[in-house]
Amino acid sequence: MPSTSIEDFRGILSNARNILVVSGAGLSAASGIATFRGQGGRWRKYDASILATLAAWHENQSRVWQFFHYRREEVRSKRPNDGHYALARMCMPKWRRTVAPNATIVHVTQNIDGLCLEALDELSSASEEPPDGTIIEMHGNLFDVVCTAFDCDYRAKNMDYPICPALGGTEAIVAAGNVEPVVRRADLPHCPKCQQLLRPDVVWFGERPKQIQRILEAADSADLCLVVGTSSLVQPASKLPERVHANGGKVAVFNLEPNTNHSDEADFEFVGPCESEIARILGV
Ligand code: BV8
Ligand code: ZN
Repeated sequence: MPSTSIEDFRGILSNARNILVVSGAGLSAASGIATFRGQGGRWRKYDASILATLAAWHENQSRVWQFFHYRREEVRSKRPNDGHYALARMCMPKWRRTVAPNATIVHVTQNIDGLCLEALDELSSASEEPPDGTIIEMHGNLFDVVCTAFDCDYRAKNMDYPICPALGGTEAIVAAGNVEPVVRRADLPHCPKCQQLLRPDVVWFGERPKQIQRILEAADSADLCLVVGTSSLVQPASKLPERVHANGGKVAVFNLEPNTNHSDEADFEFVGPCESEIARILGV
């Protein structure tokens, strides 16, 4: 039975050497971004596990681009919440030293909304000290695009609204529950370098997560894993806490609901909204 003792947890935290954070959609829920499942979650207009796939891309690039355009516009106006800022403070030496003086930290997020990095960028631009923690967007970022041509290296951050004229306004059609219009391939986003089709630089189901070797190394050296706002259903992210536990590390789950998929190996379980619980329980 996982402990709920904040005092015991802080004792583990203060002696930690390498901390791995694994976060999911529950971290961004308080920012107004719908989760995929679980409390407060609602399936998005479309089912990501169907549309966030290579098969969907090859079958219907118009629909996949409209889905990601819709997600871009859903996220564009959203801001980090206190859960993002608490985890960003853990990546800043002056704050982390107060609760985990000897620890390094790697934060692996499954989220593609960019809010973890945005919170850290804000804190670090207001601080003389550079961050010394690492944030890895293992499933990519909604606002990154990459060229589909095998012989072209174009990839970029693209914040344009709309990313191309033909997608502009389709988000309202999708949000209203109508069948989305067909956007001709020629009118979808194209590479400025080679004119081939661009795709969202997001990791689809069946694709290799980003920086997976670095992530596995971080899991293998971690003696404490914080699992924040994830249903822990998607692999390999869901296997990371088990990996830490198998190496003798401690696992602390932060979730709105009890008994997520990690409760059997969790040493600590803190049930509640992460936007308030992370800062309160870590004391950061
Ligand atoms: C890979 C980008 C090989 C796209 C995403 C059969 C069995 C097992 C596995 C597989 C299988 N068949 C295929 C697989 C592998 C597959 C997989 O895991 N499928 C699942 C569906 C079974 N995985 C892959 O394909 C991955 N690639 O395996 O490649 C490989 C591996 C290693 C090395 C080399 C090669 C790629 C998966 C990436 C897919 N892309 N995102 C997009 O977003 O559109 S996944 C996407 O869904 C998210 O990124 C995220 O990962 C996942 C959603 O999960 P969560 O973040 O957990 O969100 P969810 O809504 O589920 O849960 C929210 C939680 O928060 C809930 O628990 C809720 O209670 C809680 N909560 C809510 N509010 C709050 C809160 N908690 C605290 N506070 C709150 N306020
Ligand atoms: Zn190109």
